[in-house]
Amino acid sequence: MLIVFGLVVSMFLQSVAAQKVHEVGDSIGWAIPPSGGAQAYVNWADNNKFVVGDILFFNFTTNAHDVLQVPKASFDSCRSDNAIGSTITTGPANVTLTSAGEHYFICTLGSHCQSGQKLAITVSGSATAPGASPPSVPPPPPAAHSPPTTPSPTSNHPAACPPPVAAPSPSSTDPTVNTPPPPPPASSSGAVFASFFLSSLALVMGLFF
Ligand SMILES: *[C@@H]1O[C@H](CO)[C@@H](O)[C@H](O)[C@H]1NC(C)=O
Ligand SMILES: *[C@@H]1O[C@H](CO)[C@@H](O)[C@H](O)[C@H]1NC(C)=O
Ligand SMILES: [Cu+2]
Repeated sequence: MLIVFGLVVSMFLQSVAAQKVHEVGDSIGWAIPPSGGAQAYVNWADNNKFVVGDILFFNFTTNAHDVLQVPKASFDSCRSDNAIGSTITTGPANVTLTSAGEHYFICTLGSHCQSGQKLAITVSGSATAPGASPPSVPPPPPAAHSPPTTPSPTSNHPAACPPPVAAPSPSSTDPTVNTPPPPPPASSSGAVFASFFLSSLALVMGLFF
């Protein structure tokens, strides 16, 4: 139970920490591709997987380039019509991907866009979105601490029954020394300590009575 809970928590933390920063163009940065034209950013986008919450890192020098998100028609024609948001003129710049779907970015300076400084990406909604294949989580192996199918001999045998694991003292079956209720499942080591403590207590009590 505790192990399953820990797995769920760690998976949740991993999914939160999965926000990825994509350095646009890798070594090219955000510039006119030295070769290949727009294909350079097509290739780069193909090699990346974008999820809502990820960040695009546009590495460019202020005044050398800029970033503007536009709809597809404007992207295709390298125009700023119907821009989404305002032009990012200060570089480098981070753009957080806040929605799923197609996203188009161009540089508005000179003829940079016509020369290939344009980026189209597809952002998927989340790791569980259709089409996205989340990493398969194998079922956890049988845990060593999983509760046994048979009742634990130290926790819930009737008081009339002598403890199967006999304490050294023969008088430990004194009826006033009842088997304590199972300790709260704080941790397995705590449980072990508690049962050790309680059986020691039973032994001491048995010596006195
Ligand atoms: C940004 O680009 C410059 C110039 O190409 C480069 O020196 C620098 O390392 C890049 N920064 C990052 C964070 O990649
Ligand atoms: C962009 O994000 C990265 C990673 O979060 C960070 O290291 C960098 O400083 C940010 N740069 C800018 C210009 O915000
Ligand atoms: Cu430019």
